[in-house]
Amino acid sequence: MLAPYTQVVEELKVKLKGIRKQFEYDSRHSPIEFITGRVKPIPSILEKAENRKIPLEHIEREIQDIAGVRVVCQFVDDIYTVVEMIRARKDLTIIEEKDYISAKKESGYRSYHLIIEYPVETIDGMKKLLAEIQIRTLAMNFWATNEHSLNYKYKGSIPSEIKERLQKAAEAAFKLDEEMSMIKHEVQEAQRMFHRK
Ligand code: 0O2
Ligand code: 0O2
Repeated sequence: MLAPYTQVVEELKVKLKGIRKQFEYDSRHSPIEFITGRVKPIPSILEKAENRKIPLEHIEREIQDIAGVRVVCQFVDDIYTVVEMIRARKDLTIIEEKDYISAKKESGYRSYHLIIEYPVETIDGMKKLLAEIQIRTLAMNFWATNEHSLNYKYKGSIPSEIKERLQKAAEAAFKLDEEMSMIKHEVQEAQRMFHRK
C-alpha cells in the first residue's frame, strides 16, 4: 500500500526542487530554501489510526499525511509565493488549506499546510493519492523540529513549564521572521551579488 506513496514523495520533491533550480538559473531570489519529504512510518500511521479510531480500510482516505513534503523558506512572504505557485499547478488538486500562520496552533506551531490530491502512475494504473505539503520559514522549522523532539520525549504530554517556554520561543521565532522581513531586500540583494560572483 505504501509503495505508491514513496513515488508521490519523490515526484513532489523533484518538482519542487525544480522550482528552486529555475529561480537559480534566472539569478532570482528563490522562495524555496530547501525541500524534505518522507513517507509516514508504519508505527506512526497505526498509532494515528488508533488514536482517531480510524478503521484500517479508511486509512488512505482519512490519514492525509502518509505522504508528506516540507518546503522551507527564508521569509514569511515566500510561503505565500509558494502557495500561489502550487495553486496554479495543473498536475495536482488542492483539497484543503490550513493557515497556521495567521492562526497559530495552541502549542505555538506555525506553518501553512496544503492537502493535495496527486495522480501517480502505478503498475496497476493511475491512482489519486492524498499528500500533505507543509510550508514554513527556517525559524518556524527550527521551532517545530525542537517541539516535535520534546513531544516525542514526553509522549505528547510536555510539562507545563516547558510548554510555556515553547510558546515564548514560538513568539521569539515569529519576531525573528518579522525583523528579517524588514531587511529582506537588503538580504536578497547581498545574496544576488554573492550568486553572480
Ligand atoms: P540539495 O541539493 O542539497 O538541496 P534525496 O532523496 O537525496 O533527494 P534526501 O536526502 O532523502 O534527498 O532528502 P530529505 O531527507 O527529504 O531532505 C534533506 C534535504 O534537505 C537535503 O537536501 C538537505 O540538504 C536539506 N536540508 C535539511 N535540513 C536543512 C537545513 O537546515 N538547511 C538547509 N539549507 N538544507 C537542509 P538534498 O535533498 O540533499 O538536496
Ligand atoms: P509527524 O509526521 O510526526 O509530524 P486535524 O485532523 O486537521 O486536526 P491533523 O490531521 O493532525 O489534524 O493535521 P494538522 O494538525 O493540520 O497537521 C498535522 C501535522 O502538522 C503533524 O503531523 C505535524 O507534522 C504538524 N504539526 C501540527 N501541529 C504541530 C505542533 O503543535 N507541533 C509540531 N512540531 N508539529 C505540528 P503528525 O501527524 O503529528 O506527524
